[in-house]
Amino acid sequence: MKAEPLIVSAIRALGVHGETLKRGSPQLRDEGFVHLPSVLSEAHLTDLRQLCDRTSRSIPTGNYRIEPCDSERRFFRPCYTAPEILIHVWSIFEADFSLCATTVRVASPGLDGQPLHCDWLWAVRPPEWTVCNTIWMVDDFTAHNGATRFVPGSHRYGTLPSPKTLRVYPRNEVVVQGRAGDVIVLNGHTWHGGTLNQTGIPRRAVTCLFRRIDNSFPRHEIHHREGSRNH
Ligand SMILES: O=C(O)CCC(=O)C(=O)O
Repeated sequence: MKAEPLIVSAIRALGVHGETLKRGSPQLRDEGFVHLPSVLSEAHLTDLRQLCDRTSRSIPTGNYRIEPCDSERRFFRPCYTAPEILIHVWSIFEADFSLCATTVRVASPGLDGQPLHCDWLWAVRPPEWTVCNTIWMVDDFTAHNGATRFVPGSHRYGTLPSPKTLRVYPRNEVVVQGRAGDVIVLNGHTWHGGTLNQTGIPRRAVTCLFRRIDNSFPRHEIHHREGSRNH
């Protein structure tokens, strides 16, 4: 009999059983992202707000990676152990996966939008998905403060957005607005990017990136990819 993937045992240990484990999201499968409301508690939000403020005092713009050895990493725990999230991540990979990176991302007032990008260095052939990201709203995401945009279905294009798409706004792109405590789970191969923050107040978010672990990538490739996440 085939052994159960380790991650399935871990999700069961968090209290998820039976059919619930099989529950994915048709939107995540077809469009490459899904918005889940009210996943974080107020107490966790308070912790994450303080974390974002501490880190953005030293690194004022963009992404700040929290390394696994960093004591701040513990503030992400509710994000990467939420059964509801792990079920969605599982539904993308249907294989073992691990937490790959935790990041604070503050879109400071006036900070330019990100280019459309995927969260992996190269394009993959569907459905050989390699990464899944989760973007946690630490503040409300609005039409004006830098909410994230997505190109629905682009995870199936099998290509990366070209650098020429930096200032391109595809007609079908969707800007996801939501409330603090919500999360967006995305197939990491979906074209997406933070938008310009036109307000006078920082828009805070944290991300947890998961990676399928049955892909054999040389470590230096992974470091290279991680080093490039500074926009
Ligand atoms: O901050 C955002 O809205 C998006 C962040 C993002 O796309 C990323 O870090 O890859």
